[in-house]
Amino acid sequence: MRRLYRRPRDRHRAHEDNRGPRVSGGGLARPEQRHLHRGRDVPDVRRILDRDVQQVLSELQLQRALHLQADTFASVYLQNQGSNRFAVTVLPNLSQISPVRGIIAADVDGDGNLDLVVAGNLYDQEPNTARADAGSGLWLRGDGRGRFTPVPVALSGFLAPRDVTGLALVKTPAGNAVLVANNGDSLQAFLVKRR
Ligand SMILES: [Ca+2]
Repeated sequence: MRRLYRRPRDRHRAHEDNRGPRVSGGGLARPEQRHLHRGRDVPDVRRILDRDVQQVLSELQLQRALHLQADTFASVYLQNQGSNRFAVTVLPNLSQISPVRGIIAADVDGDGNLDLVVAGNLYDQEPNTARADAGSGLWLRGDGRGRFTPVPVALSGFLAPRDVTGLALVKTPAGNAVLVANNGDSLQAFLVKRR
């Protein structure tokens, strides 16, 4: 589990991770260290290494801080089981190599089971953070029981390796088509053909 505390006005942040309630100053990316260094109450980032968040921020600061918490960064499939309960299934590893920024749930191959078409990258990062550009788009064939199997691009013909920001399924006179929105680049269109 990862947590982020932030005071938006002065960008004074502290992080925790699942190794315990320690400030991971030594492991923070440079922009995070810079933000900590600029904090009014933390003059030197080296002085907060291996300290608890509670030792870096006062109780009042923690109360006022924006507190974000994530249980997972994985892209997952949620199945509604009723009574406000959802089953969580992590999508295959090939779906995790880049942020999924567009997803289509449709029966692509006409076998009666819903499939997923996913794509996404993220080029706009902080200067010291490498861009996320490993995604090339993926068709995940569903088995109707909540499991999805990646289909290689050589078989699917779906290749969306740019700075993808969204997907849409549209009807055309020639059949359904997957549209791929690429940031700062041209639109891609893939006609869905059932064999
Ligand atoms: Ca299908």
